[in-house]
Amino acid sequence: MATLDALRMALVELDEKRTLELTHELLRNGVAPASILSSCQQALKVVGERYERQEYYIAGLIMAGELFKEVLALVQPLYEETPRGESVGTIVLGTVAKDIHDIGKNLFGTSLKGFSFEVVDLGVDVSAERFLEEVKRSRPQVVCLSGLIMAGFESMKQTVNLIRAHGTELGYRPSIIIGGAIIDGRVCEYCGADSWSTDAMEGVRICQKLVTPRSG
Ligand code: B12
Repeated sequence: MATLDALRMALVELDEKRTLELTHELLRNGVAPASILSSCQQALKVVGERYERQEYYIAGLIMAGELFKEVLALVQPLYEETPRGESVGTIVLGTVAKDIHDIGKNLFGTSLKGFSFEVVDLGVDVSAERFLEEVKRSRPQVVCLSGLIMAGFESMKQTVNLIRAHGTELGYRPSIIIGGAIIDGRVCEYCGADSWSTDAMEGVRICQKLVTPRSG
């Protein structure tokens, strides 16, 4: 029987055929696309742990990433069905310098768009200077930095510092939030960001709060 657990296992075992069969079956059974993606995210975490223990090599990471993208291609059209209204705010998003992981960033960007945010996605390996340039151009309420490797923490810190150093020139203080699999409160504190998350939907909720004008 197709269950989210079975899907998670198939992806952890890098079994392409079974992963795709189970995804199709779960969708046919009416399982929510967000639940499918969440299970796949958990599976990739396990793949990462196996890589750390040297049970998988780099090929395993590559394969897992490709499998996730295949699942996403099946699920995303449904995931994106959320009606979009007038823009509720502008977000500048990118994966920080030295880091090329983009699956989570793209998923988070899609989620933001689904909740009517205008998203300027700068791609991967984005320098602090490029982020600043885009903040000056599109004047977002929130800057979202994605990063999955430790080498990226320094890039995040530099990006936050550069944007903050130009506060007077910008004439306002955009909120800066960070996210990605290995981010936590300590990384957030180290980088000087305003908030953090390892979950796309929680990230959307944080952005919603940040763009909502406080009454009183
Ligand atoms: C797939 C993968 C790869 C693929 C990436 C393909 C791609 N196009 O992205 C490839 C093979 C390229 C890769 C390369 C490497 N990887 Co890699 N990779 C992974 C893996 C297995 C999955 C990542 C992923 O896509 N997860 C699924 C997505 C959906 O989850 P997510 O990214 O966390 O995103 C979610 C949330 O975090 C959130 N989110 C994401 N961004 C943001 C931003 C904001 C602001 C917010 C609010 C939310 C948010 O939304 C998403 C949905 O909920 C992780 C393991 C893990 N724990 O995740 C290792 C992992 C990140 N990789 C790791 C490593 C070491 C590497 C390499 C250095 C390996 C090497 N020796 O070359 C290189 C680095 C290359 C570089 N310079 O960036 C380590 C990093 C460890 C560390 N402490 O630094 C990890 C953690 C594996 C491990 N446990 O060892 N990798």
